[in-house]
Amino acid sequence: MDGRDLLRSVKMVGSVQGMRSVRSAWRHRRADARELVPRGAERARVPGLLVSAEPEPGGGVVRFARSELRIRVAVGGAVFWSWDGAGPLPSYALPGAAPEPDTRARLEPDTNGGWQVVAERLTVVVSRHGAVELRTPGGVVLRRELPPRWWEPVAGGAARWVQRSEVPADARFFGLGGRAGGPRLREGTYRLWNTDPGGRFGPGDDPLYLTMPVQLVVSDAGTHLAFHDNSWPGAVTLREGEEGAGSGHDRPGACEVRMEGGPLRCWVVVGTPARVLRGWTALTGAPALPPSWALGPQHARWGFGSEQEVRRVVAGYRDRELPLSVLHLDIDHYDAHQVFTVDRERFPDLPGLAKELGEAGVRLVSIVDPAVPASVGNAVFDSGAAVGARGAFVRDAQGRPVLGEVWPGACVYPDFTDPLVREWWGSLYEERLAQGFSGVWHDMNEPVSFSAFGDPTLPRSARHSLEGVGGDHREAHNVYGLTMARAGYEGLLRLRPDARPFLFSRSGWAGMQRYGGTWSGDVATGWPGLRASLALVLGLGLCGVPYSGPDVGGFDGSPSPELYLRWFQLGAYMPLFRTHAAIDAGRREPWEFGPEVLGHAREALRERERLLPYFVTLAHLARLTGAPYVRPLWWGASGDRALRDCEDAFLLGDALLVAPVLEEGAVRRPVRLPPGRWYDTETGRAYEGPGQVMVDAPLSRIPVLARAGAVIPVRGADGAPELEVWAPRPGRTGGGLVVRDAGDGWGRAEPERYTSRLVAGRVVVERDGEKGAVECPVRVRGLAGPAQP
Ligand code: NBV
Repeated sequence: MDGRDLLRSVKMVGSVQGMRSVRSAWRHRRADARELVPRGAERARVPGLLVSAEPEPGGGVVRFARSELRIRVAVGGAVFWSWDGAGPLPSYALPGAAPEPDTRARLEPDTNGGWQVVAERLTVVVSRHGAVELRTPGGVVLRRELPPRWWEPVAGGAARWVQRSEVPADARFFGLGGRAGGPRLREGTYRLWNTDPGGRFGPGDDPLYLTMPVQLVVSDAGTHLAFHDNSWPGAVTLREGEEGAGSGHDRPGACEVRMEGGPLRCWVVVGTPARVLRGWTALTGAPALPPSWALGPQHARWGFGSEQEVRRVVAGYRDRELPLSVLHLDIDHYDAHQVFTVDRERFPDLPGLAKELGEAGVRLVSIVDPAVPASVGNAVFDSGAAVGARGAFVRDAQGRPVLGEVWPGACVYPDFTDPLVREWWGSLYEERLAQGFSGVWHDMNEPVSFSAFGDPTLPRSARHSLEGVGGDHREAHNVYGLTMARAGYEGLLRLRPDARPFLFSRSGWAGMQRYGGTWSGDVATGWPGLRASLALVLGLGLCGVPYSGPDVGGFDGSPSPELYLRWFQLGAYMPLFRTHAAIDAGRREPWEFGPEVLGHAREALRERERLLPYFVTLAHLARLTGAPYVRPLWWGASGDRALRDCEDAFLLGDALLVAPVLEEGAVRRPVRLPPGRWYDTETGRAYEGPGQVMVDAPLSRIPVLARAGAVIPVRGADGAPELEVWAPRPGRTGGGLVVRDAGDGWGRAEPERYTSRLVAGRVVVERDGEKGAVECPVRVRGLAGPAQP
């Protein structure tokens, strides 16, 4: 028991739940001690010397004295390599089949006694000792994997392994799922084990709810994404390189991936950031398209307490003319915290409430926790017990259901790695739809079991189906949230095939974008928490999960009016824009912070509403191309090192640069600009990038700059569609894509491409392929800016 454990157990003893979580922790510890075979003596192994090689479609197999390496270039350019014969399947990250091999890529001998596979965008060079180099077509090394090392228990069991690699000295690391300390991942060890940090977290807390072995590496030589497809517990240790200032003595960046078991296999995608995300999405699946109402402002709270309270909050928005699209109900609306139930005393007529709110344009979203009370008579428990031959719940090695502790007391956990269980669970969402909910919010699915000490999750020895292959919780833990999301998404789709499911989930893994988005989790109220909010959204986007956002205002405590407002202003430009807080935290309604904050928050809400067509476009583009809505400033200019290091601003699509205020008291802030002309959207003033400028950031707004030439779909004053066009630089053209849709459903939505030009001092906008005037009104901006020639 370490110090943190001790503190946790002291805090818990004294309450009934505390005592139960002490007992539960002991139970889990005993189960693991009984069932997990100690590793005992181990044998270390490295590949040894190269023996032979054999071509296969898209690459081939290179044999070494003690292992073999498979390399396969896939159609679309992603490269797969693996050791010890591992194939790309089965994989929780891939949606189904693995991509076909690109038969143009061939294995051939190189001049150093090794072998190489030459593909269109990448050459993979294998040394005689088993080092693997990824080189650009020009021969520049993007990544060098050193020969791996395995440790096999002499008595049998999973081999653990380590793979070290080097990247260029100027490289920066991003990704690894949701990391509060990002977006740029500094030197340190990042664990791969989805974890509820317990109450609240700040930038120093790691790991969090949603980890994934996906790293995005950006260097002068190019950008690449490396995905170690393995869900076992592991850790990634990173060290940024150092350049020898022209002395030729660069120290490369280093990365070490360690896994406690499972296959050593990796996918690599190279190219510009946009190409990399496109390739990653092609591999792991397109992001789910949220219904457009999920792109509007949302409000949540743990502890609304009653229908009257919900009505009061919604009326508060309406009476103050604050737009509101969604209201979320947390676990307090359940009957005794039991999933798929309703407390009928406090919420006597949920369907009626949902209808009434729906008429006012507000939808209800329900929290869904995976843990089911372990009590006969609970309808979910009883129906789960009847699933398949063994029931739906995770069992121990003796075949008994594993018990954990959550809100309702002793609970069992559905095994979402079993297809039958997913189907059963998905069908339970019918009850949520019947209650009038329009979407779901998955929580506690790391999964959490309250624990006075040790890991607050299931015992590692717990058994899972893992699609019929069988395995223990070490392998299933990190994909628990992902497979729950799959169950929920597919269930909603079966129940309402015409509606786009709206689902977001606290935990997840590579590929979760197929089923929905995520949110920050319990981000601590404070300025560091505000910064962590942005880090999380940016980092997740670079791992292929484009839809997320923070608890605006922070989860715990009470933000100062200024902090609340700055969070609100940032949140208004995040895909998921939602205020939320804990049951014992202060209020988060915009009118609770005084008239000045209310006025500025109203402006932020209205701007969000005005930009809704742009958010709809970004959602479609994320689906079509994998490009996240919220992108780092280096997205289109990854060779610019200053941009690579800039973590306090972001691009919203191609058109806007948002520079939130992340520091207390700041009313001006430096803004780093990518190349090109940028207009301050408030003042119209033009700035030339690349470079850094000081921009006003009074309490009333955060700086938002528009790229010269941008064409942005917005809602006009009358609510009708309008195009906002920012004057291109003389001699340059600009443009933008617009995707319109019906708001929900599956109708085809084709991107419309617009081009903007300056002709004799006037801005001309044309839709590509269409002659004549653009159909909707066009509002030109930026022509009167002071820097205008
Ligand atoms: O369901 C209650 C909370 C929820 O409000 C929050 O958003 C989740 O991240 N939930 C965690 C469980 C309680 C955590 C202390």
